[in-house]
Amino acid sequence: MTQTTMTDLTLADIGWGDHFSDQLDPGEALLQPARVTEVQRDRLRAMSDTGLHLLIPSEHAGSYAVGDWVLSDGTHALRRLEPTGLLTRKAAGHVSYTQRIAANVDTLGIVTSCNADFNAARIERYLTLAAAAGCTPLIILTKPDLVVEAEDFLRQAAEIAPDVQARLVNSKDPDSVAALHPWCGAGQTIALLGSSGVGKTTLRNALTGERAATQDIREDDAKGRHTTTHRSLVRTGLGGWLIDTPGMRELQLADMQEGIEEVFDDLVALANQCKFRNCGHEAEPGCAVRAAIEDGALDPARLERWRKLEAEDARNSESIARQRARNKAFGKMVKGAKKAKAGRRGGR
Ligand SMILES: Nc1nc2c(ncn2[C@@H]2O[C@H](COP(=O)(O)OP(=O)(O)O)[C@@H](O)[C@H]2O)c(=O)[nH]1
Ligand SMILES: [Mg+2]
Repeated sequence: MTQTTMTDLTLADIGWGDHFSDQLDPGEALLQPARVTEVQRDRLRAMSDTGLHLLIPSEHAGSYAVGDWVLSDGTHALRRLEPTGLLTRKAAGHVSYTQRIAANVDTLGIVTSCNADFNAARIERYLTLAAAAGCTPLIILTKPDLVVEAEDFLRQAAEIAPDVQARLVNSKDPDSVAALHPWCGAGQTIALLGSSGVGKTTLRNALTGERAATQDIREDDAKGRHTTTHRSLVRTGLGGWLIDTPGMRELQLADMQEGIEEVFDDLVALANQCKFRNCGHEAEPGCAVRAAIEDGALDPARLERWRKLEAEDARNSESIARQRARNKAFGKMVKGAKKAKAGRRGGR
């Protein structure tokens, strides 16, 4: 629709590749691929090799996420292409559907600060999200300058996820932020997720050279106020792309059974050694999980966190499945009613 600014970027610069061009039908050759930089209530902001666009979505705006590739006729987003690395969650509140957070994400930057915010359960939750999305997790430990033993947080991160890269980063110090450059280069997309006040926007500013509003934190409880109101896709100084998100108070998982198994593969391996296939790891004989706890090889708190996450995922997955079934039944009923009406009309 309104083309506001020209860019001198190619589609490849914006993240286009074979995964997307392979999805094009011959009839779509004249359509313009564009990448969504912001999802507004009834408009999409998008970027292409011809500039910035404001597009009318052809579906409900919630069907799109920042980072998605769409095909446009210049005015409408006609079709959304299947993404790679799609971050989702169960929508917040008493509703049962999956919400798209960000699409075509290569790296999920799990941002947590070296203070009261550091929380193993939260990190595991984000690791599950990354595993389910198929993107690479990266643990970013901010505010190392505010604690005495910052290295201790690196050790704690390694205990939770020995195979995941973790970095201590002072978001306010450009030299320190350079530790993130390997994930921010040309063609790469990194999304920053984490509680409000941990330093996501400060990192974004350091990596993009922008001056987006950050917030000052209340010293007493390490909790911040929300300053970033929209998820948006912005270009890093190294030619990559970064998605900043407002802190999410509620990140409920759904349909992430495989992601949970990947993050807790140590527990899955132990459970497979239990005598009983349906072992509850309570007091059953031959329980390998309990044995590992008794040996000191497994932290019982990790078992608890695994159980909680599994229960949450099962509960949410079930309520979403039930809602889908209800929607389908309702759709059938409407269709049937329309058909009956058409039949009556035809019979006159
Ligand atoms: N000392 C210190 N302060 C930081 C660091 N990162 C962020 N801050 C401060 O923490 C506050 C919240 O940062 P902000 O980027 O708005 O957090 P966001 O809510 O995650 O986007 C601001 O006052 C930042 O200046 C850091 O590594 N060290
Ligand atoms: Mg922010």
